[in-house]
Amino acid sequence: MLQAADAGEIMAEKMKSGKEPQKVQSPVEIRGFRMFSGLISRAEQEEMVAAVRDVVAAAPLVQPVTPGGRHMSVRMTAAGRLGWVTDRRGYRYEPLHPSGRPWPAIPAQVMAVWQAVTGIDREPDCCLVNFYAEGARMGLHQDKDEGDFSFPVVSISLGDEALFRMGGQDRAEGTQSLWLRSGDVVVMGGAARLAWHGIDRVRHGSSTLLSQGGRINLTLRVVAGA
Ligand code: MD3
Ligand code: FE
Repeated sequence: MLQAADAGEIMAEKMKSGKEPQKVQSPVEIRGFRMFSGLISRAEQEEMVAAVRDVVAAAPLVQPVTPGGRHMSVRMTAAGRLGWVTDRRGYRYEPLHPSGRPWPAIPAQVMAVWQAVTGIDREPDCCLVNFYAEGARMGLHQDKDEGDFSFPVVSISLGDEALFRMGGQDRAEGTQSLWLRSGDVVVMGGAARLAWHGIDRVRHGSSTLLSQGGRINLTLRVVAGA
Protein backbone atom coordinates (compact mmCIF):
# COMPACT_ATOMS: atom_id res chain seq x y z
CA MET A 1 0.00 0.00 0.00
CA LEU A 2 2.93 2.33 0.52
CA GLN A 3 3.56 4.46 -2.47
CA ALA A 4 6.35 6.94 -3.01
CA ALA A 5 4.86 10.38 -3.56
CA ASP A 6 5.80 12.60 -6.44
CA ALA A 7 8.53 14.85 -5.11
CA GLY A 8 8.02 17.12 -8.09
CA GLU A 9 4.54 17.99 -6.88
CA ILE A 10 5.93 19.64 -3.78
CA MET A 11 8.67 21.40 -5.70
CA ALA A 12 6.09 22.70 -8.18
CA GLU A 13 4.04 24.10 -5.27
CA LYS A 14 7.14 25.83 -3.97
CA MET A 15 7.82 27.42 -7.35
CA LYS A 16 4.35 28.98 -7.22
CA SER A 17 5.30 30.87 -4.06
CA GLY A 18 8.08 32.61 -5.98
CA LYS A 19 10.50 31.78 -3.19
CA GLU A 20 13.65 29.75 -3.36
CA PRO A 21 12.52 26.11 -3.20
CA GLN A 22 13.76 24.55 0.00
CA LYS A 23 15.10 21.01 -0.20
CA VAL A 24 12.90 18.70 1.78
CA GLN A 25 12.83 14.93 1.48
CA SER A 26 10.02 13.52 -0.67
CA PRO A 27 7.18 12.28 1.50
CA VAL A 28 5.70 8.81 1.65
CA GLU A 29 2.04 9.03 0.74
CA ILE A 30 -0.68 6.84 2.28
CA ARG A 31 -4.21 7.57 1.03
CA GLY A 32 -3.53 11.29 0.68
CA PHE A 33 -1.60 11.70 3.94
CA ARG A 34 1.95 12.85 3.11
CA MET A 35 4.42 11.67 5.74
CA PHE A 36 7.82 13.31 6.16
CA SER A 37 9.48 10.92 8.62
CA GLY A 38 12.19 12.44 10.79
CA LEU A 39 12.03 15.78 8.98
CA ILE A 40 12.93 17.76 12.09
CA SER A 41 16.37 17.18 13.64
CA ARG A 42 16.83 16.56 17.36
CA ALA A 43 18.37 20.03 17.83
CA GLU A 44 15.43 21.65 16.02
CA GLN A 45 12.97 19.59 18.08
CA GLU A 46 14.61 20.89 21.26
CA GLU A 47 14.29 24.48 20.04
CA MET A 48 10.68 23.85 19.10
CA VAL A 49 9.90 22.45 22.56
CA ALA A 50 11.42 25.58 24.13
CA ALA A 51 9.21 27.72 21.86
CA VAL A 52 6.14 25.65 22.81
CA ARG A 53 6.99 26.15 26.51
CA ASP A 54 6.84 29.93 25.87
CA VAL A 55 3.46 29.51 24.16
CA VAL A 56 2.17 27.49 27.13
CA ALA A 57 3.49 30.12 29.57
CA ALA A 58 1.48 32.82 27.75
CA ALA A 59 -1.56 30.63 27.03
CA PRO A 60 -1.82 27.82 29.60
CA LEU A 61 -2.95 24.33 28.59
CA VAL A 62 -6.60 23.61 29.30
CA GLN A 63 -8.46 20.32 29.55
CA PRO A 64 -11.19 20.82 26.95
CA VAL A 65 -14.79 19.77 27.47
CA THR A 66 -16.88 18.62 24.52
CA PRO A 67 -20.33 20.13 23.86
CA GLY A 68 -21.67 16.82 25.19
CA GLY A 69 -19.89 17.41 28.51
CA ARG A 70 -17.03 14.91 28.20
CA HIS A 71 -13.56 15.90 29.32
CA MET A 72 -10.94 15.26 26.66
CA SER A 73 -7.82 13.43 27.86
CA VAL A 74 -5.57 15.63 25.73
CA ARG A 75 -4.76 19.11 27.10
CA MET A 76 -4.71 21.96 24.59
CA THR A 77 -3.70 25.50 23.87
CA ALA A 78 -2.92 27.42 20.69
CA ALA A 79 -0.83 30.09 19.00
CA GLY A 80 -1.75 32.39 16.14
CA ARG A 81 -4.63 34.74 15.40
CA LEU A 82 -7.17 32.10 16.35
CA GLY A 83 -7.23 29.14 18.68
CA TRP A 84 -9.53 26.14 18.51
CA VAL A 85 -11.55 25.70 21.68
CA THR A 86 -14.36 23.50 22.90
CA ASP A 87 -16.69 23.79 25.87
CA ARG A 88 -20.39 23.20 26.53
CA ARG A 89 -21.15 25.98 23.98
CA GLY A 90 -19.54 24.10 21.12
CA TYR A 91 -16.43 23.60 18.98
CA ARG A 92 -15.10 26.82 17.43
CA TYR A 93 -12.15 29.10 16.72
CA GLU A 94 -11.72 32.06 19.10
CA PRO A 95 -9.41 35.10 18.94
CA LEU A 96 -8.76 34.91 22.71
CA HIS A 97 -7.55 32.25 25.14
CA PRO A 98 -10.17 31.46 27.84
CA SER A 99 -8.10 33.79 30.11
CA GLY A 100 -9.23 36.69 27.88
CA ARG A 101 -5.73 37.29 26.51
CA PRO A 102 -4.83 36.95 22.82
CA TRP A 103 -3.03 33.78 21.73
CA PRO A 104 0.76 34.17 21.38
CA ALA A 105 2.36 34.26 17.94
CA ILE A 106 3.10 31.03 16.10
CA PRO A 107 6.83 30.31 16.68
CA ALA A 108 9.06 31.08 13.71
CA GLN A 109 10.48 27.52 13.59
CA VAL A 110 6.95 26.18 13.26
CA MET A 111 6.12 28.64 10.47
CA ALA A 112 9.31 27.49 8.71
CA VAL A 113 8.05 23.89 8.69
CA TRP A 114 4.71 25.01 7.17
CA GLN A 115 6.60 26.85 4.43
CA ALA A 116 9.01 23.97 3.78
CA VAL A 117 6.36 21.28 3.37
CA THR A 118 3.54 23.26 1.71
CA GLY A 119 5.27 26.15 -0.08
CA ILE A 120 2.03 28.09 0.52
CA ASP A 121 2.41 31.85 0.96
CA ARG A 122 -0.69 32.17 3.16
CA GLU A 123 0.29 31.85 6.82
CA PRO A 124 -1.74 29.49 8.97
CA ASP A 125 -4.18 31.23 11.36
CA CYS A 126 -3.86 28.63 14.10
CA CYS A 127 -1.22 26.40 15.57
CA LEU A 128 -3.16 24.07 17.84
CA VAL A 129 -1.01 22.56 20.60
CA ASN A 130 -2.09 19.15 21.89
CA PHE A 131 -0.35 17.71 24.93
CA TYR A 132 -0.66 13.98 25.63
CA ALA A 133 0.26 13.02 29.19
CA GLU A 134 0.38 9.31 30.03
CA GLY A 135 -2.85 7.60 28.96
CA ALA A 136 -4.19 10.45 26.80
CA ARG A 137 -5.69 9.64 23.42
CA MET A 138 -7.85 11.25 20.77
CA GLY A 139 -10.89 9.51 19.35
CA LEU A 140 -11.58 9.18 15.65
CA HIS A 141 -12.86 12.51 14.27
CA GLN A 142 -12.85 14.87 11.29
CA ASP A 143 -11.56 18.48 11.47
CA LYS A 144 -14.37 20.58 10.00
CA ASP A 145 -14.43 23.79 12.02
CA GLU A 146 -12.03 25.66 9.72
CA GLY A 147 -14.64 26.40 7.05
CA ASP A 148 -12.12 26.32 4.21
CA PHE A 149 -10.78 22.89 3.33
CA SER A 150 -8.75 23.93 0.30
CA PHE A 151 -5.65 24.44 2.45
CA PRO A 152 -3.82 21.49 3.99
CA VAL A 153 -3.37 20.86 7.71
CA VAL A 154 0.23 20.24 8.79
CA SER A 155 1.01 18.13 11.88
CA ILE A 156 4.31 18.08 13.80
CA SER A 157 4.97 15.35 16.38
CA LEU A 158 7.32 15.92 19.34
CA GLY A 159 8.15 13.53 22.16
CA ASP A 160 6.64 10.09 22.75
CA GLU A 161 5.55 7.87 19.85
CA ALA A 162 1.86 7.74 19.02
CA LEU A 163 -0.28 5.27 17.13
CA PHE A 164 -2.04 7.36 14.48
CA ARG A 165 -5.16 5.92 12.86
CA MET A 166 -6.28 7.25 9.51
CA GLY A 167 -9.37 6.48 7.52
CA GLY A 168 -11.26 7.97 4.62
CA GLN A 169 -13.79 10.77 4.28
CA ASP A 170 -16.52 8.28 5.07
CA ARG A 171 -16.51 6.94 8.62
CA ALA A 172 -17.37 3.47 7.33
CA GLU A 173 -14.16 3.21 5.28
CA GLY A 174 -11.40 1.04 6.68
CA THR A 175 -8.52 2.55 8.63
CA GLN A 176 -4.77 2.11 8.61
CA SER A 177 -2.48 2.85 11.54
CA LEU A 178 1.10 3.93 11.85
CA TRP A 179 3.41 5.12 14.60
CA LEU A 180 4.26 8.82 14.54
CA ARG A 181 7.65 9.62 16.07
CA SER A 182 9.28 12.76 17.34
CA GLY A 183 10.29 14.96 14.41
CA ASP A 184 7.76 13.48 11.99
CA VAL A 185 5.63 15.87 9.93
CA VAL A 186 2.36 14.91 8.22
CA VAL A 187 0.53 16.98 5.61
CA MET A 188 -3.19 16.37 5.13
CA GLY A 189 -4.39 17.99 1.94
CA GLY A 190 -6.81 17.19 -0.85
CA ALA A 191 -8.83 14.06 -0.14
CA ALA A 192 -7.09 13.53 3.22
CA ARG A 193 -8.16 16.95 4.51
CA LEU A 194 -11.56 15.64 5.55
CA ALA A 195 -10.43 12.14 6.45
CA TRP A 196 -11.32 10.57 9.78
CA HIS A 197 -8.31 10.23 12.07
CA GLY A 198 -7.30 9.83 15.70
CA ILE A 199 -4.59 8.83 18.16
CA ASP A 200 -5.26 5.40 19.70
CA ARG A 201 -2.38 5.43 22.18
CA VAL A 202 0.96 6.94 23.08
CA ARG A 203 3.95 4.90 24.23
CA HIS A 204 4.75 6.81 27.39
CA GLY A 205 8.48 7.33 27.92
CA SER A 206 9.44 6.16 24.41
CA SER A 207 11.23 9.44 23.62
CA THR A 208 13.83 11.35 25.63
CA LEU A 209 12.79 14.73 24.18
CA LEU A 210 10.52 15.67 27.11
CA SER A 211 12.17 14.87 30.44
CA GLN A 212 8.86 13.88 32.07
CA GLY A 213 7.67 12.01 28.96
CA GLY A 214 4.52 12.85 27.04
CA ARG A 215 3.76 13.94 23.53
CA ILE A 216 3.20 17.31 21.89
CA ASN A 217 1.39 17.58 18.58
CA LEU A 218 1.26 20.87 16.72
CA THR A 219 -1.28 21.30 13.91
CA LEU A 220 -1.18 24.27 11.59
CA ARG A 221 -4.51 25.35 10.13
CA VAL A 222 -5.90 28.02 7.83
CA VAL A 223 -9.32 29.17 9.06
CA ALA A 224 -11.86 30.72 6.67
CA GLY A 225 -12.73 34.36 7.20
CA ALA A 226 -9.82 34.88 9.56
C1 MD3 B 1 -6.25 14.81 9.11
N1 MD3 B 1 -4.38 15.72 16.20
O1 MD3 B 1 -5.47 18.17 16.48
S1 MD3 B 1 -2.27 14.91 14.02
C2 MD3 B 1 -6.11 17.33 15.81
O2 MD3 B 1 -1.62 13.79 16.90
C3 MD3 B 1 -5.56 15.97 15.64
O3 MD3 B 1 -2.67 15.19 18.13
C4 MD3 B 1 -3.78 14.41 16.22
O4 MD3 B 1 -6.18 15.16 15.06
C5 MD3 B 1 -2.60 14.47 17.14
O5 MD3 B 1 -7.17 17.58 15.24
C6 MD3 B 1 -3.42 13.90 14.88
C7 MD3 B 1 -2.70 14.49 12.38
C8 MD3 B 1 -3.88 15.23 11.84
C9 MD3 B 1 -4.20 16.49 12.26
C10 MD3 B 1 -5.21 17.20 11.64
C11 MD3 B 1 -5.89 16.65 10.58
C12 MD3 B 1 -4.57 14.65 10.82
C13 MD3 B 1 -5.57 15.38 10.17
C14 MD3 B 1 -6.89 17.36 9.91
C15 MD3 B 1 -7.51 16.81 8.83
C16 MD3 B 1 -7.21 15.54 8.44
FE1 FE C 1 -7.79 16.17 13.98
